[in-house]
Amino acid sequence: PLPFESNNWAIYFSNTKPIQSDSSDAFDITHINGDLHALTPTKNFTGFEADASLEIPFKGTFWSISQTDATPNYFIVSGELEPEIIQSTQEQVNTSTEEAYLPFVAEFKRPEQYKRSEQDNSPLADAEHLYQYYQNLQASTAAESQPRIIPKPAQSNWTGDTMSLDKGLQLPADFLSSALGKLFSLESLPLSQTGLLVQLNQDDDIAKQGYQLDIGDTIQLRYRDTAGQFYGLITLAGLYDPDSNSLPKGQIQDQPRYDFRGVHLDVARNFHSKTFIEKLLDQMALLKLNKLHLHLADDEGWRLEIPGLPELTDIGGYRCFDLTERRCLQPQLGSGPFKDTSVNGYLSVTEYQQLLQYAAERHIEIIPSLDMPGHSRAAIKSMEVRYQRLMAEGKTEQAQRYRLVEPEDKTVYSSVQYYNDNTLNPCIDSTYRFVEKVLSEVQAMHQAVGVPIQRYHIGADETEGAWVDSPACQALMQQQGINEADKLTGYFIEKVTATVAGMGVTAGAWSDGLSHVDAQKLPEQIHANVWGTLYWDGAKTAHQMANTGWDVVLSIPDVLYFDFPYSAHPDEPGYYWATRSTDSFQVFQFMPDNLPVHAEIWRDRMGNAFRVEDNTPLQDDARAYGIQGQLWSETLRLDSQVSYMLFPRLHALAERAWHKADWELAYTAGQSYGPDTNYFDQAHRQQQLADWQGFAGTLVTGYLPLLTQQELMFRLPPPGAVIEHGVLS
Ligand code: NAG
Repeated sequence: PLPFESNNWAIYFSNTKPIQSDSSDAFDITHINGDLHALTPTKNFTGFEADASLEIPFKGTFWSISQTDATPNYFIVSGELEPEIIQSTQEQVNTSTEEAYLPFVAEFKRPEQYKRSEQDNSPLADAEHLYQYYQNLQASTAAESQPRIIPKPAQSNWTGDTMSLDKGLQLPADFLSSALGKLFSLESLPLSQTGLLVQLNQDDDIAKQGYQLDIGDTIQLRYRDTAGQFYGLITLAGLYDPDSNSLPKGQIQDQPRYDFRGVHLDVARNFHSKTFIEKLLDQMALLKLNKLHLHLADDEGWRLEIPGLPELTDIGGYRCFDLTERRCLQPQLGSGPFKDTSVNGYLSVTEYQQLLQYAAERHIEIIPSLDMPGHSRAAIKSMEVRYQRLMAEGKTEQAQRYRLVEPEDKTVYSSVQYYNDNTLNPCIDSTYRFVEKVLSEVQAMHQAVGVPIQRYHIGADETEGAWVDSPACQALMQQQGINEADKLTGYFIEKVTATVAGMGVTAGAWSDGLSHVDAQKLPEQIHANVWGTLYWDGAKTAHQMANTGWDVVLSIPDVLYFDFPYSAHPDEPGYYWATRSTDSFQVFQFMPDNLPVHAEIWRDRMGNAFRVEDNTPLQDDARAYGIQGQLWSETLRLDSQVSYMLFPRLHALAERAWHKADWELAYTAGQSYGPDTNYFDQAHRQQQLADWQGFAGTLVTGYLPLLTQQELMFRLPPPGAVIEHGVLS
């Protein structure tokens, strides 16, 4: 029993948005850092009876309308006693798909919380609609008469006949025995020397990553490079029907729409297991997605072992109740007081290298990212523990070497996630020594297993407010003629991208950071993740950066952030700062080549109309280089929750990243643009809906079972269910 009669206790809890005031003079609520708060009794607290309950209403800024806002693992700490968890919101997503369905058939109980304001028109996906939708989809799968895979090939012609594989098939053995071969049940194919040989022919006339597949009396696969051969075999496996042991006869000519077809996974906020990442890589491969942007460090965690700097992972890989942060980082994001939970952890060098190889075998490039100079709290705190240790050992010089704190910097700021100590100082040498040390270790890890690092993402987002009162920065600004502290982000980017380029590696960064730089001062090749919203400056920034000659990867949050809810139902998990909902249909109907143009009107799901910022026309030879789906993990503690958020939106992403649909060509610039806007004439709208039906049917019959096979959670019923504009999504 805890001594509630004493005033010597506190309840710690996470709340995404800071709490402004509470209504009781018996308690104080203090913001500690980030989302961590403490509720403590004041001298007016006189105790309460055993089993009594007490309500303490408090006011926050905003965001209090969905289950995600009720962060779990409130815990109480009292005197010398071990912390104890006193409240834990039930995790919404369980590990079996059956159970995952349950929250959505449960009665919709909280209509009063659903609308954010009187004007909020977000469509409601209630249980009945979801259920109906699933039933309809299953019934409509017969509608697709042509063989179909995801993503849809550029061109295909089917004869209508099938080829029986009674005599077996000879496929390259390594493909058959791979995890992918097993996923497609190919290992059940009778393999014999007499089986039909898949004839593999290299051909320089085929496009990069492309292939041509002829299935007739023989099977011929022509390709230019090994990626093309791999994708051709994936297609063949996707067409194989194990029930009839046959393949459809026909010809496919295929090549990707974008070179860069990416997924961003944040394992920094909440750690996610290597096993999960491997399953994700399998699914990416079969969807022909080829880049994994792995977000390995942020304020709440450092997830990659760096030889020589053990504190980064010994301290920075864990959150637990230690407000001094000498043993671990403090609790955040509802991680509770204990070290031993799945949100904690990191990848050892060996595990990371195994992932690199696993990805390379599937023609996937891993793009490591250790976000800097903002979002760097885990690094700063871990390296401070190291500093203290070395100082105590009398090793002053070594202690200073990689120290990330300038003690004289008295700047008071609050980052977007409410930290006041999370930004590397771009004006001290030890910052760059640290960056170079980390980068050289990462490069060495890649080299040691023969998977050279090609791209490195420096982060560079969200740095506002820091350095204003840093003496080192004041001196540097004077020396460099920099007039505002914010522009130091540009200075940091220039220096670090030069280091990255010097290693023979392409540097990537988020677009808000890149907007602080003078392009002339950067290496020629820059990879820019554009994350402005479509209704504000996303399209404009994408065009400007593409015109600069950079590799623009569209990471538009209102369509491509998969940490947002599928629908605006309060039981749906996820953040919603850029949109209340993004369902799979919205991703499917995204037209990355047709971003809104000058003065176009964007309509959001709340019925609001925005005039999109004046756009810059794209120069003739400029275009987006790729698209990427983002999964940030602040709200996603379990692997199963991440999986639920990714699938099946990832299938829709793959469809648009690989295949440009005919109906996209019918879009006329200047019309209203938005998540549910009808951009076309009726004929093209019908064409789009038919395409969607075919896609959705293929998803249900061909692709969701592969997720089940790998015990990967997905959203059921798929994909979303909004009965609006005559379309279910
Ligand atoms: C943005 C942050 C990111 C965060 C995400 C959540 C970027 C580039 N930056 O504020 O750290 O996790 O939103 O949706 O997205």
